[in-house]
Amino acid sequence: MWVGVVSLFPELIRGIATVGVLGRALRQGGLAIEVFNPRDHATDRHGTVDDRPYGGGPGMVMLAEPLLASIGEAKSKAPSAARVVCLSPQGKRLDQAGVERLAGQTSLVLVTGRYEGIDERVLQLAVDEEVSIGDYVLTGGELPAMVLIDAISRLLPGTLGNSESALSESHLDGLLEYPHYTRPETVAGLKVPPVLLSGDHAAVEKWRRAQALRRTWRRRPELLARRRLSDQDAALLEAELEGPDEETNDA
Ligand code: 4GY
Repeated sequence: MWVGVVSLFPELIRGIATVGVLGRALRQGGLAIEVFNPRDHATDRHGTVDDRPYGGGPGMVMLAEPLLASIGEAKSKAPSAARVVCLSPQGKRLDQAGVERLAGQTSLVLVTGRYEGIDERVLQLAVDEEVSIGDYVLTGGELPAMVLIDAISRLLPGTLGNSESALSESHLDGLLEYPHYTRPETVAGLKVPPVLLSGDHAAVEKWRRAQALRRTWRRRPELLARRRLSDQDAALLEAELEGPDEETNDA
């Protein structure tokens, strides 16, 4: 997958991408990132990329023309027709289904803003969709762009090393993850749940499913409200909720 990122802070984009799964995806060639700086398309000798908002008010607005030129440059360098996505709190909220959909593109251009926002005509003329990573406001779109790239990178073929891991991960079937444990068996008096040491694979699977259902019900009930539980899951959850509360922070 090829990703062009339009950003006034190219070094911020490049800096994040060298470690972990994302770094491996970049080194192994499953993912390529190119950065395009609107400053390179400023039309005055000061390199101006922002101006005061029409109608007044605080802050500055990103000029349309340097952004449009940058998006055009990115699209022209993309190896295939690129979908153009702008990261902003005004977008549709990103979830794992949205990540999967965008991971299916071969070329993507991510437009990041700074200051108070982007001239609306850029969105009308050159952006296919707006995506938000959550209902809070950051100082720029660079971190959201990297969040999106990171989430996409672990779905790309051959990047996780263990592609099963990406597929079985929490949000794919819409439930939160079951709790994980590794050595030692006791940490500050807290023991690993005995079923995980039993060697009974079916019992382990059943326990993990029950834990995932319980956590989702307790922490994110709206995720369960959107789906129908199988009879088996409903029975597991009911039995789980009858039991004692965990002595942890999630009840
Ligand atoms: N939340 N999800 C987000 C954000 C910052 C002013 C436009 C978000 O995606 N982006 O908070 N972005 C703003 C800052 C220009 C982007």
